[in-house]
Amino acid sequence: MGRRIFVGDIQGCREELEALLEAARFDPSADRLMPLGDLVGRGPDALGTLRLLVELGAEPVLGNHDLHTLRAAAGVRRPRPSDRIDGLLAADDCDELMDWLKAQPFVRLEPDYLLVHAGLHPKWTNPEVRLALVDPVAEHPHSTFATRVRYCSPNGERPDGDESAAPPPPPFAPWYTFYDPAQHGGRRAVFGHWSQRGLVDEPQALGLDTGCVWGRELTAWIPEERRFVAVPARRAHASPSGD
Ligand SMILES: [Mn+2]
Repeated sequence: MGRRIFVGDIQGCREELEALLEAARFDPSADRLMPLGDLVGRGPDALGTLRLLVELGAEPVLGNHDLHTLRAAAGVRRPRPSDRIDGLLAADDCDELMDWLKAQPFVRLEPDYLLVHAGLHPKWTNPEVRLALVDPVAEHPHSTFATRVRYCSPNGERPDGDESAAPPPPPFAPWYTFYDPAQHGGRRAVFGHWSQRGLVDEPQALGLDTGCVWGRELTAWIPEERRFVAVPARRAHASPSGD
């Protein structure tokens, strides 16, 4: 029987992705590869990572670094050297890869899980519908929230300033403390984006960004087997930050 492989933030770490697929004994003819966004950005091989994900028929959600990459390719944002996407943007197949990336959603619904890169606004119902028509190349508050939130208030306000220095005081709390699966068809939320927090394994939510690009681990959850699979980073590919 086919399995789903939910994978945390890959960020251009193609070698670690290959090692993870090997460790999980991924079968592209039967299994589904479902990355939680930030497929590229800061890591060493953005181009090879995207080519591999297309080849394997991956079903990702979009992350903030993916949006930045699409905007850089469209010429509306300037890539930074730390993005490490110059090779991707210069590749012969860049347009094809960007068309594939642009077609990916912000939210995916499975019967039992809801996939989103960063998180959901506490007041959103049917987030997949709300975000379905949002253009990833243009700035939009809903896509910004879904790809960047860490802390928010019960009303969905985000704190000002740097959340990585110290947690913001109440009423702010990790967004998933306000997530109620009963409001979303009983689905458990799966997300990435929060490497500083690391693995989150709460009854209502699962966070899989374990900081591969920062030299920690690339982690997957296989719901059909109820197990995590993780591989160590080959090295620290970038210097620490909260992204
Ligand atoms: Mn992110």
